[in-house]
Amino acid sequence: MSPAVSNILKVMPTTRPRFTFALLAAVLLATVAFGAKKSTDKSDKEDDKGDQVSIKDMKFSPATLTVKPGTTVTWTNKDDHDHTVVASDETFKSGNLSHGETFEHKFEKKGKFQYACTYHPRMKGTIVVSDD
Ligand SMILES: [Cu+2]
Repeated sequence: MSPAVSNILKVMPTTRPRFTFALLAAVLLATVAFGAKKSTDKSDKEDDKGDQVSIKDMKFSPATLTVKPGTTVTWTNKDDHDHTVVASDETFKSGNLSHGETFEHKFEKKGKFQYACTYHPRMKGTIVVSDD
């Protein structure tokens, strides 16, 4: 270590390195938080809400979900009632979903896929598979 640098270190009050460390830690945390936020904004496939449909209060939410081809959509029953997820053309069919259960379907082809709950025919949803 050069004499100039060790002189500076001697001159610095003892609390200084701790403060510097705290500041560095804060900057690092902010960077990590910002970085994480940015990556979720950019990611289409890993996004935790983009390909998710909640079933709650006798409704599919969102009722219409638009995804890109190749996306796996996950339905989660957050309701106290049992429900199903069944496509109008029966290309996908969940079977009974009780509270907390999930159903997944991968949408390869573009198009508009309507589905409903077999127990509650008024519960309807649509998955739009599109490149836009
Ligand atoms: Cu239902």
